[in-house]
Amino acid sequence: MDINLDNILIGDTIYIVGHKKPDLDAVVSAYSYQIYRHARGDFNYTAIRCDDINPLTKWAFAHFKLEVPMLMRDISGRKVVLVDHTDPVQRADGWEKAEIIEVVDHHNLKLETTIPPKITIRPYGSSTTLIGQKLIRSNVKIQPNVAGLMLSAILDDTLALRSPITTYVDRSVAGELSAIAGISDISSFARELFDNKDVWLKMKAAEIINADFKEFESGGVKFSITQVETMDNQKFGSKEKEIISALKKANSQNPMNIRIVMLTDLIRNDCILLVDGDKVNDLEKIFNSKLENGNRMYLPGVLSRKKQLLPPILEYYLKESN
Ligand SMILES: [Mn+2]
Repeated sequence: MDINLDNILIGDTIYIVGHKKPDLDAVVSAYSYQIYRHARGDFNYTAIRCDDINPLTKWAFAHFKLEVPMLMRDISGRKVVLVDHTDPVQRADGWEKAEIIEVVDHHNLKLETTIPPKITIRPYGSSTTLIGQKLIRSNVKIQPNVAGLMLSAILDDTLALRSPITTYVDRSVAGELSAIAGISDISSFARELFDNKDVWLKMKAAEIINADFKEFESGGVKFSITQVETMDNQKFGSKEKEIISALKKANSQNPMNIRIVMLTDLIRNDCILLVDGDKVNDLEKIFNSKLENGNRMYLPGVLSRKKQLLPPILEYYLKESN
């Protein structure tokens, strides 16, 4: 009989994976959770990513001279820890045949399992905050460049600690990480970070609508929200029309009741919604605001997809279906 000594000594490899279409937090929370596990002697934990990374993620890992976790698109047959998500629509390909043994997240739980997983969810602004807190509490030594990378993920998810999802813990973990990283001026670092996000105007509309795309369902209504974070959403101008045609095209190929592109403005604290679908008129009731040309809505004070845009839509259709 063949005995695999590796498996006896360290156990099966467990893959730590963030969601599809990963943002910085999805990749960095996997990366930093591996550090946490290794610090505890669990060397069989390996951070991966299941999809291509965005420009900001590429920039942040390069800036801090760290290596992006390896790409594994299909997780079937693997034991996995889900970080920064649980929703099936966001999971890596092959999740139906994977074993979810643990969850580390800051979103609503959407999980059906046959075995009881270990679940750690905190209502913080980012998953990286949660892992940063674990590292700090366990007195794990965090390298300055890793601290800088983690700070970047927290700043990105919390829109530089300004989003309403930001908690006291986000501020305190971000403060500790910035001290370790030697980044004394968080706001000027955040500006540098967000400059690397403002790549939208150079992108094609079809790429924009797919970049930070998330799909949802409530009361039988299918909708999607793509978030586009900008330093100035008024700059889009003629690009808005291109985005709307891209949404129409996407809807003709894969019909959805509402497709939303949310152009958030990190400076002005507002957003422009560009929409398409057979139920877009409901948005007028949901947000008590008018659609211009049937496809554009301006919402002052709305920055967060998770906390401000998504809940009213989910609630509206849940009530409708009851
Ligand atoms: Mn996150």
